[in-house]
Amino acid sequence: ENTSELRPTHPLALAPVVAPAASVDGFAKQFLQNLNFGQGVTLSASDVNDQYLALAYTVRDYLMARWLDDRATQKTQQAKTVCYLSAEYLLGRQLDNNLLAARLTDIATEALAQCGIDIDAVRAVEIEPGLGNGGLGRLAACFIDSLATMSVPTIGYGIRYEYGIFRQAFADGEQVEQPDAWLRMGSPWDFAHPEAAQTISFAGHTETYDDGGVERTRWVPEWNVLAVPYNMMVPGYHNGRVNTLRLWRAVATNAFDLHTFNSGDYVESVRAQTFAENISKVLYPEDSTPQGKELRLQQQYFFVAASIADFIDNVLPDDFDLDKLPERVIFQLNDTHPVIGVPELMRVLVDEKKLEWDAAWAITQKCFAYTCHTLLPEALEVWSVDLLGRLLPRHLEIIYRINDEFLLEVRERFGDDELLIRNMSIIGEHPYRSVRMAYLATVAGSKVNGVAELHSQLLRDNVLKDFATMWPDKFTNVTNGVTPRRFLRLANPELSALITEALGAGWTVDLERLRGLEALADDADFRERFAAVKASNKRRLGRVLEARGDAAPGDGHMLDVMIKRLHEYKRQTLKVLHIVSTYEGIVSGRLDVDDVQARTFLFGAKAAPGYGMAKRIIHLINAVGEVVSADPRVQGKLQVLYPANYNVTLAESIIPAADLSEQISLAGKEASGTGNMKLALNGALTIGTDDGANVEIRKLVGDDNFFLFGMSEPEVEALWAEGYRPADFYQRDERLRSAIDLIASGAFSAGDRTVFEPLVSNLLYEDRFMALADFSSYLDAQNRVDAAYADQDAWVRSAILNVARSGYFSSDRAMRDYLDRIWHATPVI
Ligand code: F55
Repeated sequence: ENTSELRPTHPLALAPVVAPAASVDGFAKQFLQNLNFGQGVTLSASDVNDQYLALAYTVRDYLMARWLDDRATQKTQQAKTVCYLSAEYLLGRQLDNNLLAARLTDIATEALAQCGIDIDAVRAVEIEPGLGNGGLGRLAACFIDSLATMSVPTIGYGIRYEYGIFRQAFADGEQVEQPDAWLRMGSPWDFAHPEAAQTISFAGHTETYDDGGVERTRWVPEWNVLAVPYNMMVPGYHNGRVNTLRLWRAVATNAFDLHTFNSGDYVESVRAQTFAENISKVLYPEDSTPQGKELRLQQQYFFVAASIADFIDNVLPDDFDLDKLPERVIFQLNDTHPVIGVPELMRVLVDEKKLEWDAAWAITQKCFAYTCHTLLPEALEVWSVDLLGRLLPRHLEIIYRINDEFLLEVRERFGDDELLIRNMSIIGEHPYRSVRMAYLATVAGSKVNGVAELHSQLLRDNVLKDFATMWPDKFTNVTNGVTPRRFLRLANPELSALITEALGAGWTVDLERLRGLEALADDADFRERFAAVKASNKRRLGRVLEARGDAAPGDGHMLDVMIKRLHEYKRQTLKVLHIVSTYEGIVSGRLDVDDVQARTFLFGAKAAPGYGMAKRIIHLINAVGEVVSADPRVQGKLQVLYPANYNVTLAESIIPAADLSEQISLAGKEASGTGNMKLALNGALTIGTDDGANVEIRKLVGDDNFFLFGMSEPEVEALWAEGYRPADFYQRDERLRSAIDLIASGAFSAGDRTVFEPLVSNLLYEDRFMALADFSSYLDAQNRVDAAYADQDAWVRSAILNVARSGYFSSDRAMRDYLDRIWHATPVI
């Protein structure tokens, strides 16, 4: 950042940076320039990937002028900045989003057409950056979109994984994972800033030293890596604002392994550099069950340490008084993955900036806030003291001191209650000494929030109960939201056009305006047009699936979708039991085929590669799909689709086409869900349990427009406490018995009873997520769905009301809640 030392004389160098002309000619000129001089090809010799890259660089050129401008404003205005710390950003494709934000869609389409290029073909080659697992990563992407749209100074910090979430393929119905080499065809949306690299240290030991009469501690690390930032532009929608997503890549330092260099083994030491570069190599594909792996802790510390240093070095002015840090920044912790940032900021303030411990702690506590995304005990991240102490010895000392002082506070408040002390300690003792990252985040954060009302309540009542007693005001709820730009405006252009025609264009940034559609639900003409859009979206999905080599949804079928990570708590098995039961019912004659609504069941889900049971469920879904699709007795009635490699791009085709949204987790297990919001917003009706944000969706759309089933969370607790015996439920409901028996009989495994035996016995004798207990209620609700769908007029009316009443689930609203109640930051216009 030594631009001030430049003494330019050329007039162009003194002028502000201007974007290319926002006209078809201006765009075409810039596009051809990028094609010729960037890609090094003539138009006639270019292939579609060249065209994609040139188009992307052209859009980037337009955004860049605004981005440079906003960086300059940020430097001078010194407003409070939201630093969102997240190990994952599940961005989805960039081209369309950025064209839309910059109002360039029509111009680009026309400019390319004049070059003889169909922009849709170019769109199709973009590989989405899948730098996240699921809901948590996608939430981060929605949040930074909203913050840019609301003109809030924000930096999203994360990791530039070389390999994102694996590509899923099926072999004989079973999941196989393939590497996601998303950077291979070029990466036009980010740009490296090697000059802003940070050196990140690991391992070694600590020592005390005399600093002019003051005893201080310093960390003497053993090895370093370079963190090189890559910027991505995050454009606001139609507001000319461009924020920054700064993702770090690990690069070996030259000084790496000097020892081997000096020993003369040059080739070996160059080879050893790849060790450092492994840190940003691959996204861990485990969602909700963190792997206590050393590389993962390295990733976490790597990106958080680089981000904190970057903010202090490059965003704050040189002479900044660090006591005022909380006025300038809030570090929002997206789950526990960045929580090692707490002792890191303490280390920077105490060891490097030489602040007193108490002053540093007061600052740190104001600079962090923590969002929890789970309730599953196995999902709460812990690090063994042994590992943490080896990799980050100084941080372990700092954590110990934080804990000592915290436990003194507990004793002052509650007396010497040793059980309470043990329960609240940041250090757990069993089964091994470990650091409980959620507790550290709770102690350090100014606020702790859950992601839906029920979830936040359960955090207060169970998972973090003692902390909530100690600090009731620390705990709050912010219900998740989704960006209406990507998930309505872009994904569903026809519905968007219909809404704009009815309500004007303002809804894209003020989603509560969708309320205006309520009145139109009773307008037969509007209902007809709404239904025509849904039908058109189904055909479009059919074309997308066929182009991938998959089958299209059946003609005239209800499209029943379950799209989310594969996990037992989400209960894809319950969905399968419904399908098998319906199939068995028709085939056995128990059900009159004419009473059954024709349906296409569509699944989209990846399983963590090491999660055996989840993989078996995938196998079962595919096996059932194959049998059902091949059986002439249910032809045209039941169809099961499971397109491989569900991702953001595919979601954007599925969601607008869906009729029924399956949100069937065991009550108390799904923190929020966000797919549930996207589907309701696009006019799907929900069949769901009283879990996560389903509770709030139902409250808003109304009971008549939502199919509720299953136990409530307190009922789940009660049944669990009295001793849950799934086999009792199997005995009690004949429909359930027949479905399970059919699976156990080998009907979906070519007569081989062993294939799904582990799955069946798990259901009958364990069923941790109580699928059998909720089965009867689920089937009854599905029968209500069938009956409701038979009255298409009433169904469409309900669908419209779902859209009209989903405005609350905009991530813009979620951002306002965070800004008002947690961040205390404001937009900077
Ligand atoms: C990823 C890595 C680890 Cl180590 C742990 C969890 C995850 C992860 O992806 N979690 C996740 O997606 N959680 C989900 O967060 C959503 C956004 O808040 C919620 O809607 C959803 O209920 C929750 O499961």
